[in-house]
Amino acid sequence: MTDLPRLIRSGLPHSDVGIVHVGLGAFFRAHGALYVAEAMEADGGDWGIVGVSLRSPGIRDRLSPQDFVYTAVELGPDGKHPRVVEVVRDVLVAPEDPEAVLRRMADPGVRIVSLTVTEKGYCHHPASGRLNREHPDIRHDVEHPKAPRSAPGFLVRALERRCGKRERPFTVLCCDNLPKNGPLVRGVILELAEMVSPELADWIAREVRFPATMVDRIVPAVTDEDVRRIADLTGRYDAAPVLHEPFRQWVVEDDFVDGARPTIERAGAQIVSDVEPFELMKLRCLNGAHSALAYLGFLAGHETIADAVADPVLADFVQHLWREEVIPTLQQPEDVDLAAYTKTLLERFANPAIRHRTSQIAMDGSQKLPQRILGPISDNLEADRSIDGLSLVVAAWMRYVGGVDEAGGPIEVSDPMAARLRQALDHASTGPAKVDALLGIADIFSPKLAEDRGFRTAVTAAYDRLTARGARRTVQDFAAR
Ligand code: CS2
Repeated sequence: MTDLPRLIRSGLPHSDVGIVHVGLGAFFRAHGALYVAEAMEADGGDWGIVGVSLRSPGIRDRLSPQDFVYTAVELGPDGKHPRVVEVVRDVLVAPEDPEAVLRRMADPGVRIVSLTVTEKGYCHHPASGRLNREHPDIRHDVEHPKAPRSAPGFLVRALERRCGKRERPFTVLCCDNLPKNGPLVRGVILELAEMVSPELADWIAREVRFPATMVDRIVPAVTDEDVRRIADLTGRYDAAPVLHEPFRQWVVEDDFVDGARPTIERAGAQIVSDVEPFELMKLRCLNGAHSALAYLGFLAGHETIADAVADPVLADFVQHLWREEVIPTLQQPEDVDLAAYTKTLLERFANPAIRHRTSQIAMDGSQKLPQRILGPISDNLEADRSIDGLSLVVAAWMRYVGGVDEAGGPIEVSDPMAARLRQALDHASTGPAKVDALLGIADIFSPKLAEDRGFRTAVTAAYDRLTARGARRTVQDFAAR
């Protein structure tokens, strides 16, 4: 493989940067970056992207020798389709040089700072959406104006520089799977700015725009084996390729500072005035089902989502969830048929070429459960509808974070709240006590939900059944109720 030619760029300019993207992981490179690249192919414009890594230098080190060009490989039913993407101009590694990141964001040529830093990257309380002022990175960022660590810290300090120089601000474009992601990030940024300077907070509230977005494309993690296979496929060695399904969707609220944005609608993005119905549909139908299949599927011994939905017991269960407990909570977005939408989801999940691991989706459950599973539960309780299926998913998450699989082997629980979850569980000996202890974590479960008798009973009963019968048989029994 090493004697293969390495991927290099074809000589586009480096001087057309209009976007700084924080969190240049596989998802953005297989989604937003492609829309921007296609918009520039269609209409030109200065929208080259500088990526920022908030932690490790890994992606910079892999992309830099190939001049930030990479291969995106579509995994479709008719085979693999690679394409070369030339839209990233540089990658900055924040811990190595935070000043370089601030300088770049403060450059008036940058009109958009977009983010995919995952749910936990916003340093907020998942249950309320408010900034976690006690978060160690937030405390650090209030004290260190020149060397922030968190995404909100960089945004606030870069906006502070623009405000100080009386320049126009940039648009903050959140591309993470959070409910009302634009307003949520706006709230977090304003709270942090308020801690820094009330005048700055006023200016941000007045001048900065935070359009909400719904992003969708299934992008499994790339393994070393994938890298080898892609090199064989293309005849060129790429140290940082991405894999993705054929489907993609980007719904964006048309609310940018001075209207400045790439013409992503030319690449099929939907520019709308209200994203919320799309966002709720996607978070609850796709991501909710993903989490359900991740916890129940993992416990039932399925390695990937495709394996999980190939099991009729689990496939029937997610369809039941959608029909009875999720779709009734949604407002139908314009021109969308929700039953058809979920039918397509099942087909996307079943794509055997996508090896999307249940353990990958199971990560960070404390940050994902509120919008994916608990939101619909609260809505159903309010409207007197069933919550049994969704409560089983909550119980499966509880079993998963217990750290022991059904064969008695260890589960590696990756979650920013792992220590708190562990502590809660270690102090409880019986099943109901463990459920109680976890429901007591107010950062995940709002007090109103945690105190609901019907919810507590449903989760406790499901937890006991999972413990006694295992995940697969519990889901089977559920269908036979
Ligand atoms: C997944 C998402 O990892 C997860 O939690 O549910 O990454 C999902 O694949 C994307 O949101 C699809 O658009």
